[in-house]
Amino acid sequence: MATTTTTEYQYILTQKDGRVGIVQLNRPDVLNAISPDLMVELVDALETFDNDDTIGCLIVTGNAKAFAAGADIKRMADKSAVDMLLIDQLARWDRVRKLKKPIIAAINGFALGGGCELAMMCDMIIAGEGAKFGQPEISIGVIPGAGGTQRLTRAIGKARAMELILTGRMFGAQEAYDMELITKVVPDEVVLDEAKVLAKTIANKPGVAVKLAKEAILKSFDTTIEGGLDYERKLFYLLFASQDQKEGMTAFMEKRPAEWQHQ
Ligand code: DAK
Repeated sequence: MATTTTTEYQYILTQKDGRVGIVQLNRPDVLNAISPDLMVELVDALETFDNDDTIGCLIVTGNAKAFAAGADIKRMADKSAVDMLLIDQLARWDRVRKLKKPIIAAINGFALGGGCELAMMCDMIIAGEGAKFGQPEISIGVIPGAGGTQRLTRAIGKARAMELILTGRMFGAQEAYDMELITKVVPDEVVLDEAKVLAKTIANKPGVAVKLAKEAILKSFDTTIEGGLDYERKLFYLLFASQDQKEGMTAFMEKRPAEWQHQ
């Protein structure tokens, strides 16, 4: 299917490739440092794809040198605590978490601070061999502020998260993979292609089931096993109200490929 590119934003580029929506951070001069303006555009683009029935999976990516080297330090340096509180960037970052369709982070180069946190807010991470992750905030006098202490710890455990966050040490893609932080390590030059293959596979599965599977998996992070199992069962039953459940099971019995309506 055709690839279409739009250029309505200043700090990001967006593209549709079949049923995949791609957002590329685009402030190359500052290693894609995430300014508030960039974040406004990023959230707007992701929500637009999330609400677009022709899209089934999202990708967030950067360029060869950086996914994102963190929040824009130059825009934060002179702020007071009250400024930070009133700007309330967290509310905007939180909207990424609320997206219903799966998001893949496709990472080359630096994914530091807020860049690493943005990647961890995504549902899957594909990284090139040369990618560099880290939470270096400690070295500029702060701590992670967009979920790093929580998501990194849940992903890799307390002892390793402590070491990484308290030292600010950068770590490579293979180490990230070995610690189960990321989905896959691939050669640098095929990162986006690999992310697209994965995204297209997911985007061509029945869309309602994909959304509910994502919702159920994320629920496991903030519930008991009992509560999570109950939640999962209700979503499972709910899927019997979807056209795609009828089609999927009928197609299986008729030994033919299913034709998904994503409804
Ligand atoms: N902010 C602003 N500019 C940045 C930047 C950043 N995070 N990272 C790099 N740049 C700029 C550099 O200043 C430089 O600009 P010019 O000097 O040319 O004008 C340009 O990008 C190229 O960078 P370098 O010359 O430094 O390039 P190198 O290859 O030598 O070094 C580096 C690459 C990634 C090791 C280095 O640039 C670096 O250490 N960057 C800073 C990494 C960092 O500390 N990141 C964490 C920032 S704090 C929150 C949401 C988010 C956050 C917090 C709260 N809420 C919603 C509450 C997140 C906070 C952070 O991310």
